[in-house]
Amino acid sequence: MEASRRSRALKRQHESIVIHFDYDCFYASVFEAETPALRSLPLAVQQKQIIVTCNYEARRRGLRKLQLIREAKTICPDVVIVLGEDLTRFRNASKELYAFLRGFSWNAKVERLGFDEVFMDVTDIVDYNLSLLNPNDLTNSFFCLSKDDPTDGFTFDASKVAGYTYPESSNDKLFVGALEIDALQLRLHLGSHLAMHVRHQLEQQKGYTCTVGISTSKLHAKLVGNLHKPKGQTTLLPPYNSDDGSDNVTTLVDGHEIGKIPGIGFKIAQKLRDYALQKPPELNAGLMHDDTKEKVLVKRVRMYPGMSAETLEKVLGGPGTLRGIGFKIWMLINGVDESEVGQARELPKQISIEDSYVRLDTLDEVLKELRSLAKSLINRMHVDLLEDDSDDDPPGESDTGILQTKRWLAHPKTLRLSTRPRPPLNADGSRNRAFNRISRSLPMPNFLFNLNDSVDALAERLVSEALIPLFRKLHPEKNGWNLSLINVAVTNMADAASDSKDGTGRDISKMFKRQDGVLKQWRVEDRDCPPEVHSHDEAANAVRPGNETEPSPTAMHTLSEDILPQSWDSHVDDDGSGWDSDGETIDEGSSFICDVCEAVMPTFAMLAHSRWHSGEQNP
Ligand code: DCP
Ligand code: MG
Ligand code: MG
Repeated sequence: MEASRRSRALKRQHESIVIHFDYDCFYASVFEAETPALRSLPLAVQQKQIIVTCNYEARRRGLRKLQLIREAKTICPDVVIVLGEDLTRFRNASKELYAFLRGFSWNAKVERLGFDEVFMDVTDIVDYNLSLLNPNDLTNSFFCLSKDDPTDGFTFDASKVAGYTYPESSNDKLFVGALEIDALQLRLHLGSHLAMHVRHQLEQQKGYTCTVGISTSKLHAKLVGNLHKPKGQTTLLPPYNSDDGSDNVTTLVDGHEIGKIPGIGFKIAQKLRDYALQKPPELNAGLMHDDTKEKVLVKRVRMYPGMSAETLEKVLGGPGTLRGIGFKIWMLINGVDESEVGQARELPKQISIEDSYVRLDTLDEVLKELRSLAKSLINRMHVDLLEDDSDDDPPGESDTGILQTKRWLAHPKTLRLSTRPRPPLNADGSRNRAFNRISRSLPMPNFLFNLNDSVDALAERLVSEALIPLFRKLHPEKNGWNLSLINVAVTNMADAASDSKDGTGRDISKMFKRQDGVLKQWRVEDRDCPPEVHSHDEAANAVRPGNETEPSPTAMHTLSEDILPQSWDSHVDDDGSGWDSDGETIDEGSSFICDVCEAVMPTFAMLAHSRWHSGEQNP
């Protein structure tokens, strides 16, 4: 029964063609795009004491992602190190590249995953071009990029895949006519040529290279794309389905460690390992808690005696989990992912800014951080939610430096403050991995939409009139807490068209005209508390002017804000709630502080990081 559901689902999936893009050494590439001279040098991007990424010249010389700075300098003394703690440039580059990629899409099914990955559903473009093919002369085909302009496109050989294939050998096969190629294969050929074109355009026009996967679902495209890094693209060839597990989907998925499957989060992976090994997996020495020595491949779980969706429901289900989780995971380990590529959105559903900290336990420090977060938030609101009132008039600047001719595209209705208190150390010196966020919300203070006041003045008022009261609500005790994270967000976005005073609403055509400039796609995160007004004069009075430019000694600035956690690779997280497709905020409990070197990182980075530490102990 399940096998037939698998094949039905795979057939449905065959109707789509999905491309997955992952920018090569993304943060390093952002610096290289700004300063092209860096391209030929070994370049590493530093956050705190680790290298979060490095370019391929640096990798050629032995540097790796998530390496300690100290070690990197020993291995490659002439490494050029740039600071990457301020994420603004990465966020902006990510949006720019996303808008560029979106420009190729007809159906706007273009979805960001974190800063450096994009999924694109190109089914409509592929099917249109399929209808244009001359089956008798596939080698001399023309790929049409626009339905309105038949000259907009490129010539290509539709009888072949562009780039690498999985499995590799199959690419040698040459086809003489469409009849010998199955329809899915031909559509994949088209997808691969489109991907090649887009990849080259991205490189030529924006200066970024990426690694790409082409298949029929997000899961397949992402997994297969990983095979040829950097600057590579890989197409997953049919057959995708078989009775005996000999198909290419099964082979590809089977070879992955269970925790590496997008959609299988940390907790689920741990439970599956326990189950397949019939004991908790052996842990590596060291202080990290989820680095397993024993890797469990998907195949082992899939082939485990008695394995079925029902079995998995029993193993994984329970209070707090989504019903049907067993079936979802069963489908995933069988290579089925029916999730759609998300539709690009014009406006964000929320704007959220956060920082994580090793230790934040005094009100003075909190005030300083709140001020800096408030300023970033207001700046983001201006960038993302304002548009020029008239396209024709050159925008004028007011005394305060804020553009006077701008107007709000949307008004968030709720302001939310969240913190993540750090649990105390356990008796054995370890620390519980998961710690949760707590939050409180207020109706959005109206003064934040005032464009006549300076950002500094607005931020100061936001802190004293709203954030401090919210903070006191979250942490009524004067001390005794130790925060690992603060997040300030505006949510419940109301379209300005619905509340414009003159009744004319937003100029939709203008929005579309400049849509590339306002492309936004952010994760919806809805864990708001009911709005409640709470004022706390005592705390408000505690606001003192401070030196806002000087970073707090305890701040791990913005390390966590836009980095996806382990669910970066997950489209069903542990509660089965779906792809976590946006880098604007991270999930609760998902960032991790290494007990050895105190580096903050998303949980998915812990394995590599702890491997580094084990290497340090036994060189
Ligand atoms: N990142 C980070 N901290 C981490 C992991 C990643 O700040 N612990 C940032 C830096 C990376 C970006 O996210 O540039 C994308 O992460 P990837 O894992 O895709 O790494 P890169 O794009 O840098 O390299 P690759 O060429 O391997 O994709
Ligand atoms: Mg990536
Ligand atoms: Mg990348």
